[in-house]
Amino acid sequence: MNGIETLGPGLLERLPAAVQRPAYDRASLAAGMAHLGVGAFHRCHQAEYTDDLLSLEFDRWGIIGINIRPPALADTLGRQDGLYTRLIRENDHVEARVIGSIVKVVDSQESPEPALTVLASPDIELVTMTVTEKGYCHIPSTGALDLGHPDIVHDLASPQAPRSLPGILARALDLRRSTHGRPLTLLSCDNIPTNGVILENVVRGFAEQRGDGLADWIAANAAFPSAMVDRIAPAVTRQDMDSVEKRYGYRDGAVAVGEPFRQWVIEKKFAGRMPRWDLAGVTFVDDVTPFEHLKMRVLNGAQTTLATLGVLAGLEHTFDAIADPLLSVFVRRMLLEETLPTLTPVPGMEPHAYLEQSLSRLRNTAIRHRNHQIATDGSQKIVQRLLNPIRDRLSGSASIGLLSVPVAGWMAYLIQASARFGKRWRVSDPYAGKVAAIADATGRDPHALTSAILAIDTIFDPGLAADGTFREAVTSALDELLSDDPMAAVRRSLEQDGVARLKRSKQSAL
Ligand code: CS2
Repeated sequence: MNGIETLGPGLLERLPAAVQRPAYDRASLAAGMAHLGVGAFHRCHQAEYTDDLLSLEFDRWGIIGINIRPPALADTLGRQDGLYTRLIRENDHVEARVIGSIVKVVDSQESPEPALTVLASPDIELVTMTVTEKGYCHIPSTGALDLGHPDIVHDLASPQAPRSLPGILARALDLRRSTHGRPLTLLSCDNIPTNGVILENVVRGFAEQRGDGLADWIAANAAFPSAMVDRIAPAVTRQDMDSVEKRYGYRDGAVAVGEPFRQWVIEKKFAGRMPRWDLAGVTFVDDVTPFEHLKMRVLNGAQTTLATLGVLAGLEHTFDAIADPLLSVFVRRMLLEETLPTLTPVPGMEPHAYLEQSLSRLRNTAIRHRNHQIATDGSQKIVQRLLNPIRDRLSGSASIGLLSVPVAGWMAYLIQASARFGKRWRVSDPYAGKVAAIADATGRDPHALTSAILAIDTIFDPGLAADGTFREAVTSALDELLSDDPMAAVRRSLEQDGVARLKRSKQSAL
């Protein structure tokens, strides 16, 4: 030991002046909500909003943080009594604050019991979650519960020992029904479209399979609002933790790093009391859909595009990809010309300004978001980020030449991780095995590759997969992305699209 103290309640009064601390009496904070999936995003977003709220209006809204998947929380946050340093970084600027809203952490990776005890408690009125897109066990193209998912098959056979999110939530609701009967709001904070609807689909869908009246009880006693969440908060690195020690003189094993921008829009649909997060800048609305489309198609669409094309171009982070002159022109034109026209008006937000703001957020060099991190689980992301806007464009016979390139980018990213293509990098995606098997069987023929991948109907709905314009655009982009000059696909799509626009403007001038 080098005598450096670890963050904990005893250090709160002695923090350096540059580090903000909770402005409320943390010792008297009671838990009223639980959160599943205590990762970097939760610590930078919901826990910070809650910390803001508690300093404005103190109420029993402490958070119990639960992980049902690795990493374990006990040795980091647990050891620090839930306290951690949240760093906001923008280029050379750093702002540090210790967040106090997480009052307890629970590890439930080995068995569901610790999680169920919290979730079934009458003191818990709200359960929020960030479990990543694939945690919902839904079919991306339809939003329905995937009854063939191995964890769902397991949980339906042993509903009292669940391991999936739908199985755990259904079991917790069942325990609530049979003990105190108090209602519960379940709030998804993941980037899946209509996340409240999907959460309700998978939880009620699971309960319906059991057929013992639980689904009806859930319909009457639980609410599943949708929400749009936003703050870029990449996986935390050892350097981030070391930087706290170096700058502020204490050790923190649970540091979280985010950008200055944050946003949270929540559908007004609750089963009981809700935290007054509106006091801390949250917007409660009747319909989240326009906000969600704007965020997922523009900000997340740009991230996925820069991530997959960035890896193919040999670039490491988002800020490296957007500093590339070709990718920077491409992503702006794709969003401006093809994505923005698919959006419905968003109250209080101007799409062009939002687009420029999003691109400037991605240029923040202090947010070291790795392209491989964003490309992870791409199969769960492309529907809402790329395929839905493509479908909207096609229904109006509008061009999709640019949006098709990152779709082919996702394919090329997985294809090149296959043995047949030399395992160029390691990938993590539930569909990686399937795409690798296709690549191994098909080889380099772009038509055969595209046809086989578009036939995966849990990602590509059959109507879209059959569309000739889409197939052609994806096939030619994929052909080039797999070549020695992958960026030829990007250059050509910009040129072709330019020619098409020129033709259209000449026609309209006649
Ligand atoms: C990212 C998101 O990893 C990813 O898929 O695109 O986590 C993104 O940073 C957040 O949605 C920003 O709010």
